[in-house]
Amino acid sequence: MEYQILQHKVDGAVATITVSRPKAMNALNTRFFDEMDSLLDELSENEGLRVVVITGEGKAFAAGADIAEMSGMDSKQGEAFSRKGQAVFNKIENFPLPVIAAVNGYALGGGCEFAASCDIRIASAKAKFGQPEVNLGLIPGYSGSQRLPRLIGRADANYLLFTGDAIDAAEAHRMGLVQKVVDHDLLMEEALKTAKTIASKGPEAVKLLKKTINQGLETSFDKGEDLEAGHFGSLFGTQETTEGIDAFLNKRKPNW
Ligand code: DAK
Repeated sequence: MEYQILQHKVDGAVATITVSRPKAMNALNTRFFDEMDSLLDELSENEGLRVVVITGEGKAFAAGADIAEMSGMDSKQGEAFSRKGQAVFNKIENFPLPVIAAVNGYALGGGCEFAASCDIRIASAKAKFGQPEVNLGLIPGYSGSQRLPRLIGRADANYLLFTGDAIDAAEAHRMGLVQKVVDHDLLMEEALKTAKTIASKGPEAVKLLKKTINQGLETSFDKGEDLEAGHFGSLFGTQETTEGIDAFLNKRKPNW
């Protein structure tokens, strides 16, 4: 696919995707979702890749669903627009590798849902988060009413969803929505540092861990434990785990 909105580069084990529609505050339109869908498929075929970082160009990570595109929709089209976004953000959440959102600015509405679908959020001190759909007489359409309460707890999610207030990065950090806040100029450095840390770990273990966390959260604690034990056991005897344990016992770095 030819990409007009997404730019990406692969540097060793880390891919960086930049949403680049700054004149419209990176508002999420149908084209964005088609491109993201296709790019994720493309990146999933790159066997050398370990981590994906997503950021935005300009003042926004993404200022929400494209309000201009939504303006003429009827109920059926609205539902289809919502389903498309949900599917792509689910694809990010279930992408086989960890995905880090490097939130450079506004992450509002669909933009906040986009960041929430990533595994980790690192924010610029200039970032702002919010779910302002109610200001438009709407509710979130990309799983925000479902993912946000599961991610940060119902009370803080209710606050964001019902008030439509935008909060700064420090407050988002307090809520657990953001894992780290850094000076704006250091955002990509910090996100890439985190990506490289993850990339240096056992690659199959990291992939299996993401699957175990995600699948476990969808089931009961007991079933999640069964899942963990099965996945834990499946690593024994593999080349990677054998190498990791041998490296520890011989006081050397593992060569994955
Ligand atoms: N959509 C389309 N264009 C947008 C946009 C958006 N979400 N946000 C900004 N823009 C455009 C502006 O219209 C403006 O375009 P021009 O006038 O230059 O042509 C340009 O980006 C620059 O924006 P501003 O001039 O407003 O820039 P400021 O720095 O003054 O303000 C801002 C930045 C991010 C605070 C402000 O633009 C803003 O408040 N934007 C809207 C934020 C917002 O309300 N986001 C939530 C969108 S609703 C559903 C599916 C999805 C959803 C819900 C339901 N179903 C299908 C049921 C999700 C909904 C949302 O995400």
